[in-house]
Amino acid sequence: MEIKTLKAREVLDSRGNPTVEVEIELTDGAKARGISPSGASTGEKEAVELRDNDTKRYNGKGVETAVNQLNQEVALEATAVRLESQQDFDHFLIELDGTENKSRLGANAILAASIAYARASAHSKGIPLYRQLIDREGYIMPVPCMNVINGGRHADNNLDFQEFMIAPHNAPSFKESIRMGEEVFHALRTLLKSKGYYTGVGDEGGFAPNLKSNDEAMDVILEAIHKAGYQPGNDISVCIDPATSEMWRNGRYVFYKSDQRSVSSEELIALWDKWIKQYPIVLIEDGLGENDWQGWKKMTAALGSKIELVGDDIFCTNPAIIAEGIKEGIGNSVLIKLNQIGTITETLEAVRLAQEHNYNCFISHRSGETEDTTIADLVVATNAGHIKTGSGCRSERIAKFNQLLRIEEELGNNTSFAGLKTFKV
Ligand code: 2PG
Ligand code: MG
Repeated sequence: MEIKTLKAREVLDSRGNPTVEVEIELTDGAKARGISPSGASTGEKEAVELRDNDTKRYNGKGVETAVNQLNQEVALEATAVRLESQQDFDHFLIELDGTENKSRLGANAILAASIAYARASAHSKGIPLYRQLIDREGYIMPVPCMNVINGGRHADNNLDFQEFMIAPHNAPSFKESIRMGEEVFHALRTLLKSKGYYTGVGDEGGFAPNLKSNDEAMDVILEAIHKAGYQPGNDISVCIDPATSEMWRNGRYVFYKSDQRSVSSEELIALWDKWIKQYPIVLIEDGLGENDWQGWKKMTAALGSKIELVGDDIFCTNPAIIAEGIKEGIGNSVLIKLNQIGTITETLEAVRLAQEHNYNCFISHRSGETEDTTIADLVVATNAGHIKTGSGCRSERIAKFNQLLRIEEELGNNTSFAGLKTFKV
């Protein structure tokens, strides 16, 4: 379907920073929008987010350059080109950009356009977005991995590790699973308050208390699971993203927000091994940093048969890097973030590559999000079985859960809930 108009504008993300929105109208009148998210703990090899760097506006974070290029050059070319599919449109954008890392037009500009086109195409055909992305029999509803305690770059507290998530897997449906998660989230607030801790939330909607240690975050989560009437491990397990690339200094990992001590890769692997024995952990994302491939190999050999080891910064949703990682035996799962690579087509390619090699895919939001719910449809389309899209509050996170509730209702008996078996345990 041909593009009739393409219009971009600068809108805001959940941190109050500018981001790119694109609206596309097809020649048959179908119309839709897409908005790009934005990360804080970004991988070095991510596609480039184009910012104005004009310190007179939004501390340099404006996206007017990206928006102007979309409204002029891209709109002009896009309405002139013949398009048969999403692949056609995405490859048109990639070629027009002409760089390795999408730095000329910006991955934030390209992704917003790619999403808008996917949504408009779905409208044009009168089908849901997940079916537009991948048309298959038998969609699986994901386990929501809810980030109930925030640390690292996502909160102004003393926790070195970025994300402590609960995975309510012992449920008959997504609807029941999200209820269990929310009940634990509320129990955790009461518990933190009773212990005299601050109950304000971080960027992803999880609590951001100043705890005595990273271990205490695990302990209060387990206590909250009990308090809500569930059994840790049986009903609800724990996933973590310590985002260790942020801790990396000269070949060692520094606990940069607490006591400043530093440890080697081997010592960090030993800590994870201890935690796996002590707590019901089913998944560790970025257990080591993006520049520590040797460490990752050791970690995979030591822990890869016990739990899911997800690569985020190390893979950057980039099919070429994922292929290299698979060859080298790095991890057993890939974090999937649309804006790390910049188009729907390349994201689906990354998923296909991972799944073909028996790697899991963990679909993810960014810490800077919006009302755009594309990842909810993406996790269903790919049957990836688990998603992280924040905690039990903040509308930019809840918007994805609400979309998943709608999708589950629409699929009715034609879907099943992923449950514990979705994890590499
Ligand atoms: C991560 C993400 C999302 P950010 O590290 O996995 O939770 O954070 O978007 O800041 O990179
Ligand atoms: Mg991560």
